[in-house]
Amino acid sequence: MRLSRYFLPVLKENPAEAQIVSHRYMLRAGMIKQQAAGIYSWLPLGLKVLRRIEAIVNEEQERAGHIPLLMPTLQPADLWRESGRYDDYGQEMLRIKDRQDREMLYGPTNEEMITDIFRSHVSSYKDLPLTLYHIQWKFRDEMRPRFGVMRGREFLMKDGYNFDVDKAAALHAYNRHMVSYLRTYERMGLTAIPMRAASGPIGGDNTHEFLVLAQTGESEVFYDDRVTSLTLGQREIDYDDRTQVADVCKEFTTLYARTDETHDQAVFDQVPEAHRKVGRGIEVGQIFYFGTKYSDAMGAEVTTAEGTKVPVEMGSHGIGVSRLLGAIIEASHDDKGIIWPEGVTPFPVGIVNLKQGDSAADAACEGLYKALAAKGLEALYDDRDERAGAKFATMDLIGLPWRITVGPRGLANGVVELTSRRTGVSEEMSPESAVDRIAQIYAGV
Ligand code: 5CA
Repeated sequence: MRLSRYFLPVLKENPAEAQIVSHRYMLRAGMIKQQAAGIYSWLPLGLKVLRRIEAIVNEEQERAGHIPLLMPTLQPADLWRESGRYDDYGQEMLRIKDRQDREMLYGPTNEEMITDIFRSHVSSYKDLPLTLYHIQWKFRDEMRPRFGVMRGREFLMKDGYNFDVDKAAALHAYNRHMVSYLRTYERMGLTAIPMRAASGPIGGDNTHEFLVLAQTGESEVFYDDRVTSLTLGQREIDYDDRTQVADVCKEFTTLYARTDETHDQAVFDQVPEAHRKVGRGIEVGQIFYFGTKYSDAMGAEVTTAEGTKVPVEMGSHGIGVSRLLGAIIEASHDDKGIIWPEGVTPFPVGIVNLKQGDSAADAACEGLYKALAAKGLEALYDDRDERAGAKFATMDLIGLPWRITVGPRGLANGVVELTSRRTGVSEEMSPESAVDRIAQIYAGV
């Protein structure tokens, strides 16, 4: 993408309404625009990151054997009357009437609808296990929408629902989600710690939240700091292997890590003092096992191998897709702007032409741009007629992890400069080497 033709409405001033750094940088970098409290347009740069996050979520869900579908944002109230949640949900639910006076709602979550789909089509244990998920906009009329996309009213969520014949199989689905979530967050450059949580309006007694540590997080967290060094890394996971998956969950949930809702000071006191930490965290996901809460209420039954009919065992599992942009920025920025991890960056690399109009510099930039494209890497080429300082400031603000700087002086010696946004370290090399290096970096992402 050539910056001269892109739509990147960067703000020079700090927007007064933004209280936390991620909100400030998302507005300044021209990623989002507020349309009403907690409701945003996604401008091109923001949309690119949102799509990258969705792609990672999809890949890891499909790797775990979960199947995508798409349910609507609007739902009939009657479904929610069946589960009893139409009245329970309270004012967070946006209720709407259509022209026929039928009661509808903008879905805050989809347990009822997915249970309805299941009961319409599945009746035998032979069709299980089954996990269906979608990535869809939700609406919750939050009392205090704030911090930009972090606590929105309209927000994008991945929500998945497992259907299993018995509790052991449903707990395996729970564990599978935990492991696939760990891998999802790691690919986004995040350390997200599973913490025992409270279930709220979703129900059930087995639930974990995933928290990214950040000063600006809304939850207070208590943890043994050795959890922060656990990583899944590149290990092979066989998602059908119940023991292997359960062992990974055990590894990640044995050390103390809880939110204020479930915190137990007496247990926490047993953590060695040097490792006992209290901090704040951003909740980027939550998984629930709730058994037959919805299937009982809505009559979703399956026939077992023995020929009896039982309500299907279920759980639901959510990732805050749009919230993740805020969480990633909170975890990865400096005073100049965002520092995108390679896994989610809107463009893998930026090209800065120090002297637009200089024929050698222009030709070298064009060459780099095309060579990168040939390797499947879309560069953001700053081809505007601007001062170098302004170009660097824009690149630093929008946070592309790598920058190639091209100027007549370097070109006279056959080199361009490759700079890491994270370390600030620059290296001179031939344009060909810069392309190879970028390709190598992204080959592993
Ligand atoms: N049905 C379950 C699991 S699918 C459910 O709704 N879970 S949830 O309420 O915990 O939401 C899942 C994730 O969505 C949360 O962990 C959080 O990351 C994100 N989320 C929840 N509310 C908001 C909000 N107002 N703004 C942005 N993200 C939100």
